[in-house]
Amino acid sequence: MVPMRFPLGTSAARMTAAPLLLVDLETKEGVVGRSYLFCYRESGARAIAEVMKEAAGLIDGMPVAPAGLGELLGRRYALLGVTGVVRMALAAIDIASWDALAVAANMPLATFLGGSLEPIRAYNSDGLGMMSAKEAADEAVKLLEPGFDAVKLRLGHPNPATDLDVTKAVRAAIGESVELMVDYNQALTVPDAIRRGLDLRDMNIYWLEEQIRHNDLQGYAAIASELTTPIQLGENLDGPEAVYDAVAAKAADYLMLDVARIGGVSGWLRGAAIAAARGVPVSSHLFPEISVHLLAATPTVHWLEYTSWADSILEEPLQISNGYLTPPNKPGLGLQWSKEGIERCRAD
Ligand code: SMN
Ligand code: MG
Repeated sequence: MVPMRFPLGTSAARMTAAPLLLVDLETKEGVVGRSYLFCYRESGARAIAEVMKEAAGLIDGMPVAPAGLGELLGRRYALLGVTGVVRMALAAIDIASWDALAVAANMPLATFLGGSLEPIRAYNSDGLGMMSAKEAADEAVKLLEPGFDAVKLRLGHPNPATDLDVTKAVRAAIGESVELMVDYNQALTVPDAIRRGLDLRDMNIYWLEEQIRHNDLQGYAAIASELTTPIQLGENLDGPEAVYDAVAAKAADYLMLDVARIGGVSGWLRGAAIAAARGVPVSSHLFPEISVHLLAATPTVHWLEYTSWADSILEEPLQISNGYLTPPNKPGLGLQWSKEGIERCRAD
């Protein structure tokens, strides 16, 4: 349970600590592949760990071939359902497998996947949860300090007028040249989303994210047809098949992939290929240390979502330079756990 520098209140839940689950995949040759998951709730971390322990037993001794391992485990869990907790457990194994392959090849995962170590534009997504106009304005300014020129504000207050007041205060505090994204975390209905989108039309909002239930694709298409501000969704797309459905329904202008829900590195590559086939810009959701490598190999790369949540359990946290992040030039993902950080935050 890693304390967050900026607690995050969304329209769904308020978080003050990040429940992280760390994975080491050891091969018999002595190569270690690593991954981590952000599990939303402590109970989520425990449930995912339980599934992961069993899944690891099912592949013990097999070659590190993520495509085949994914097929096998997908079949074993087909009756329970490869979604939510199971999806995340299998994704963590997939990510650690790809990390092991890239480590063995002595290449950063980004270049192993065919990308390059170019800087990727990032927005600061630490904090800026649901709070008063004054608090949000002050926090937004603090979030620009590491050199960012883009931040994301969580909205979906019960009263639409509060959404407007908070957005105005944040815009006034950060100025016109900073990009401002807003995220409703599925709080609204279609008519409400259209109304609130129109309320913000003069605020130069970069995207409106997840206004309604994440899988109401027709609803999103209806909202998109009424608004000129781009629509963003995707953190809840469950596997690459869901990317296909979202693209086919023209549900959103932009898509963001979550490496855990999309099915690890293997799922990301497939999802990114589907988005690229229709030229849809792809951003990341959380996991900046992993996503930075995947975006580097994504044809329609857009924005990286930055949070500092994993910093305290890493020997070398990501470095931000003028609002950009570059995949580290180290083997694999470049994740090295900080023993001292883990001891401090361990939840037994
Ligand atoms: C979000 C939701 C839940 C946990 C972390 C972040 C949010 C986002 O939807 O897009 O950052
Ligand atoms: Mg979101």
